[in-house]
This record gives sequence, C-alpha cells and structure tokens, in this order.
Amino acid sequence: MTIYQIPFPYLQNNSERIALVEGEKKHTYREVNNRINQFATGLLRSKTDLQEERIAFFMPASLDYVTTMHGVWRAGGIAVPLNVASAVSELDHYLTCANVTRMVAGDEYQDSLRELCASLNIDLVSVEDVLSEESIALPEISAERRAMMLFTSGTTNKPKGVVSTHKTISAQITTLIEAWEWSESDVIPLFLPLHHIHGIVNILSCGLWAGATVHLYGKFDIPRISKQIVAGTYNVFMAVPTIYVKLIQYFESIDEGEVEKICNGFNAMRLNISGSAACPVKLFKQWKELTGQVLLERYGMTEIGMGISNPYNGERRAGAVGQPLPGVECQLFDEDNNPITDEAVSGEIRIKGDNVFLEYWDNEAATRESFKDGWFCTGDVAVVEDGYYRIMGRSSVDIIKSGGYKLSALEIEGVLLTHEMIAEVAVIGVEDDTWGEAVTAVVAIKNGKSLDYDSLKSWCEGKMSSYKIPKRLKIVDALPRNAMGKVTKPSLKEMLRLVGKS
Ligand code: MCA
Ligand code: AMP
Repeated sequence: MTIYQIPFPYLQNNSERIALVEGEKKHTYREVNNRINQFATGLLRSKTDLQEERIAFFMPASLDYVTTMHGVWRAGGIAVPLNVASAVSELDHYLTCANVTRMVAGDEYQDSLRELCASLNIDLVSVEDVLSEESIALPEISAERRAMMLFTSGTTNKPKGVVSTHKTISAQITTLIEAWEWSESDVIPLFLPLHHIHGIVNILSCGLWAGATVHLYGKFDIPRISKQIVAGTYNVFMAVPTIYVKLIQYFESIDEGEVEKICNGFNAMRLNISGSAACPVKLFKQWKELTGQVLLERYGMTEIGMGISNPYNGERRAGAVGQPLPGVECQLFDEDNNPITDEAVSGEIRIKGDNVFLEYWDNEAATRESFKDGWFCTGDVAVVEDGYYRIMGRSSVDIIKSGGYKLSALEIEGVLLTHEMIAEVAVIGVEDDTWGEAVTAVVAIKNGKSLDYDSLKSWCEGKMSSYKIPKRLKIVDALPRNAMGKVTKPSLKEMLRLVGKS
C-alpha cells in the first residue's frame, strides 16, 4: 500500500463512491486515486522523493486540481496552489518567494503564464503532460514533512508563504470532521477559490476525507448552484458572509415562488456554515427568517485552519464564534502577555495545537515574531461571554477583510503610490453591507493634477487582483497624521464609515 501522511481513507481504499462531480462528469474515489498515483509517478520522473520541491499550480476547482494537490503530497513535494484571479504581476512574488521549480496550469492559463515562467526558469506543464501510464511505489513521508504553502497578506507589504506539514493539514481536517459530523452521505458544493483554507481544507479536504461528494464549480454561479439546491442535491453549505448577502440580493431579483423553492432547499440541509469574516447579526437573523437555518459561525486563519466554532449540536449564537475546536488550545492574552482569565475582558487570541502551521517560508524573523511562548499570536481581539468567544476586531488597521479575502492595505498603497498623480495615500477598509469591509483609497493628489475614480480603477487593472482594487476613492488635501507623523487610519475609517451611513 502507498504510504503518505494525509490518510484519505476513501481514496486509499479505492472506494466506488462518487468523490467529485464536475458538471455532467462524475469521478469515483478509485478513479481519482489512480489518477493521483499516475500523476505522482510522473512528477517523480527518475527520483524517489521530491524532497519538498515547490510545485505551484494554477487552475480552478477540478479533477485536475485534486490530482495535482494530492499528487504533489504523495510524491513528497510542497503544494503551492495559486489564485487564478491573481494579476500576473503578483505571481512573480509568489513564485520567486517559494522558489517554485514547476508550475502545473490549466490549458486556458498556459499562454498568459508562459513568459513569466520562462523568465523565472520554471517548467510550465499541464496535468496531461505529467500523468504517467503506470504507477510506481511512492515515497514514505513523515508527518512532520512540509506539504503545502499558502500565501497570506499581513501587516507587511508582500504576502508571506504559510507552510503547513502533513500533520498540520490532517489535524485541521480531523477536528472539523468530528465537530461538524461530516459523513459519507454528505454532498457539498465547492465554489470558493482554492488557494485558501476555507475551500481547500474545510470543504474539499474534509469532504474527500469523509467519503462525501464534492460538486466543483469554477466560480460562485448563483443560478446553477440554486438549481441544485432546489433539487435537494446538497445537505451541507459553507460560504463567506458576502455569499449569503449575495444570495439574499439574488432573491430580491427573482420571483417569489422561485425564492421559496431555493429557501426550502436550504431549509432541508443539515448544516449552513459562515466564516472567514464576521457574520453580522442582521445577516444571521435574515438567513434564519428566510431559510429556517441557524448559521453556524466559526473562526479560522490560514496559519491555524479553524480554531473556534459554534456547536453543531447546541446553541449557535449570533455575533459569536463559539468555543475552541477539539484539539485546539485557545487563550486570550492582554497587552503585557498575561493570560486573561476573566470573562468579558478582551484580549488577543492565541492558539496552540497540531493545527498550527510550521513557519513562514524563508522568513525566520516573521515566524519568530508571530509566536510567544509557543502560542501563535493571531492579531485578532476577542472576548469570552458566557462561554462563547466573540471577535471584537483586529489589532492592525492595515489588514482588510473584503468578501472573505484578507488584503494588506500596505500592499495596495505600494502600488497606488506608483501612480503619477498620487502624492500620498492611505488605504483602509470601510464597513460595507456586501463586502464586510470595502477597500477605500484616501488620496492626496500632486499639485495641479486631478484624479477620478474610474480612471484610478482602470489604471489598477492588471497591476493587482481585481478584488483588491479600491471600491471607493476619497480625495483629501493632506492625510491626517498624529504627532509622530503616522497617518491616523482609525479616525479616517470612522469618518468614512459615518459618511457612508449618511
Ligand atoms: C469579487 N470582487 C470583489 C471580491 N470578489 N471585490 C472585493 N472583495 C472581494 N472579495 C469584485 C471583482 O473584482 C469584480 O469587480 C466584481 O466583484 C465581480 O467579481 P466576481 O468574481 O464575479 O464576484 P463574485 O463571484 O460575486 O465573488 C464574490 C465572492 C468572492 C464569491 C464572495 O470574493 C469569494 O469567493 N470570496 C471568498 C474568498 C475566500 O474563500 N476566502 C477565504 C479565505 P469589477 O466588477 O469591478 O471588476 S479566509 C480563510 O481561508 C480562513 C482560514 C477562514 O477563516 O476561512
Ligand atoms: P486568512 O488569513 O485569510 O485566513 O484570514 C483570517 C482572518 O479572517 C482572521 O485572522 C480573522 O481576522 C478573520 N476571520 C475569520 N473568521 C472570522 C469570523 N468568523 N469572524 C471574524 N473574523 C474572522
């Protein structure tokens, strides 16, 4: 038997159950397993172990994606799934930072990646190019070996590579299987991007580990997904708050009878989950009124997978994220690094457990700074009320959560500052009903120049992923600064929030 550390039992046992559904195509676990082995064999070529070679891939949710991810794991490489919505200019950083040597891309992306890969000496291939006719014995890989690198924005200019081991990923999956009672009878749609934990671990990996069926969508295609919901295909649904908002907006655009059918489809499910950003209490209540579903909100982070969750059985509280998951240690700390033991006193969430990542790739200093006494410091502030954690905010104003994506204000500012009209800029996230926070650029323009929103937006295209492009532009004479010369972002944020409400 093949030995590798992330033990997906239904794949290893060649189950004849359906693992993946891609449009009209259905793939059994046996079929997927064989394809993964052929791919891993092809990756190895004459080697016996990839020895943590970084293999990037650029493709939407598909059989090819699963083949590549698991193939890299089984051959002993580090999987580096990239965001297919990235601007090519952003990919350079990911590929260079991770020292990627091979890139597996879907046919539709090959042309746009060719020049970049050639300039970085990266072998650009497709899954078909790699697949071998036969399967050889694959390497035995210890649990501590590095398995995956995901890029996350932080308080530094450029995204950092978060490295997880086979053990980390297994722990992140198994805690959710236990807590949310995954089983082989589950059927779930997957429409979230596959370069983040939410799509990769919570949906795809939990589904495949549990022997469930995962329906793959290239994007959040509301009409197609709704049709399946009406047909009663799914019993579990996981999404970011923006998706629930967008579904409600969609309901407002279609006739009442259709809305009722879709809501009945949701009502019949065993579980609806919201996460990746705060679920407003108003949204929690609206969803319950429409569908009868009490959303299960949970809290996670790229570096830890999921940490805290409302209970599957028991009260799911609006505006709260619940209790630490099985195997996850969670403690609030005050600013002097003292653990907080009193309820109702807020502090930073710190996490310990097998679910916690190994390191930021090639960045010892950042790794060291993010741990204190063995605890991973999340930068999120919470309070415990009556046994339930409630997220109060983040310690950094330079992190923005828009539609579930974590964005670095500094990274966006860095690009905007190269605009010839812009003298100074502060990027902030302003409270927004659809996106949670809307990226907003507060700009002081150079003397004698002018700038309007539309021209700024088109200038940004191609320079950053489209979801990072500011949704709003506010022109000011000069940025407000404190006595130290630092831009006072919290007061700017508050000012623009109030303007937005008026
Ligand atoms: C799309 N647009 C956005 C966003 N997404 N703008 C701001 N923020 C966004 N998140 C913009 C596009 O640039 C485009 O702008 C317009 O909206 C339509 O784009 P489209 O792709 O059609 O939009 P959509 O399909 O409706 O996408 C919205 C979405 C997507 C489905 C909510 O953003 C999404 O999949 N978000 C989830 C991300 C995620 O999985 N995060 C988890 C990471 P224009 O029209 O101007 O060109 S967090 C995580 O993993 C941790 C561990 C956790 O806790 O879960
Ligand atoms: P990411 O690094 O993209 O995985 O984003 C992780 C961040 O998302 C966390 O540090 C939190 O700030 C935020 N987050 C995730 N889930 C929630 C939630 N349920 N409520 C509030 N914030 C959340």
